[in-house]
Amino acid sequence: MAILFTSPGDNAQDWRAALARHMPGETVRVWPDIGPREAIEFAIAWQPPPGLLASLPNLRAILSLGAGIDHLTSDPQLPRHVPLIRLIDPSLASQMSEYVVMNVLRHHRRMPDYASLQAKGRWHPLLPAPDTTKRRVGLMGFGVLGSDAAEKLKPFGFPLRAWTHRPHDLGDVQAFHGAAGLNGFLAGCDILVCLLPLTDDTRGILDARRLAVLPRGAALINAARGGHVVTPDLLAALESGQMSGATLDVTDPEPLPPDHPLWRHPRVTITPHVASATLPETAAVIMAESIRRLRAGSPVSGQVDLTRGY
Ligand code: NDP
Ligand code: OXD
Repeated sequence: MAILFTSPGDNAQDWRAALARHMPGETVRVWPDIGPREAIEFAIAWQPPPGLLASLPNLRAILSLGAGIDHLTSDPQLPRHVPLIRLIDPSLASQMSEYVVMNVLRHHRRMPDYASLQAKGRWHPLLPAPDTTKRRVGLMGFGVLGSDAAEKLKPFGFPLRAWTHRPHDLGDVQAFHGAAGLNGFLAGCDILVCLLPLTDDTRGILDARRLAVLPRGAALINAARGGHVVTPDLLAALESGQMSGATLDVTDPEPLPPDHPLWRHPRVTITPHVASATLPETAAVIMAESIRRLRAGSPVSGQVDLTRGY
């Protein structure tokens, strides 16, 4: 039996070496050189070719190379009876929190405004001085990544709020949930951070109607998926002054075409889906443990509930 590795953007040799260190004795096949399809027992995958997973008759589980699984559920032929495990890796959470803290502080301290003042050679303090206790930060999605980011934002003193699917008691983070809680949540987000999974319920969630509920001049940090934001609506909100700025790690489509208006918008900062990247060395340890537990019939952390969509 063998483990299949398939990802268009990752270095297969690095992965092969990391998997060999943590799963010695396993046969690892790298797409497209997969050998006999009936020998594939587990698939470690990011954006696999559509139909590939369905063509593996003895597949016991699919392990996502990332925290998200939309790159797998977008395949209409995904074998939905096969357990799907998303990656829960402390390294993903700490990288994401660095990105969130860095960009929350950047918007809070008006760094995009100072960059444009610098470009004009203008020495001009923007007053009043920023006060974290008056800047409300909202986390849309408070799972593994959102909750870690909140812990790392707490020492700065921002009033924090979160929006989730189900009700939760979040202590000193003000909690909102479900469709009924969305507008109340958005109305108090001076800086909105999107860390939702992309599902049928969340696709296009940040549209003109929702952006209009934010306090005037709010900033958006989207590190989840480009499909959460309706881009023409975001551009209109930036033009009207409803939004003061946006930092986008993810776009729709990806890669963003060179002539796309987001690239050159003065109030938009783009990074190319790098907020948090899967590292072979940390992820291979977690995947080896998941495979060991799957073989033993033990529960595995990160098992996706496909009826819920995340
Ligand atoms: P989790 O599954 O741990 O958390 C998801 C959160 O979203 C939960 O709080 C959940 O609510 C909430 N949620 C889901 N659906 C809804 C809904 N319909 N309405 C309201 N809240 C909802 O995911 P992670 O934190 O691990 O990851 C989040 C996403 O971040 C990934 O799916 C991926 O898209 C993105 N990501 C981006 C990366 C990048 O580099 N840009 C890197 C890694 C991930 P509840 O708590 O009630 O279940
Ligand atoms: C992920 C990602 O889902 O990198 O892990 O986007």
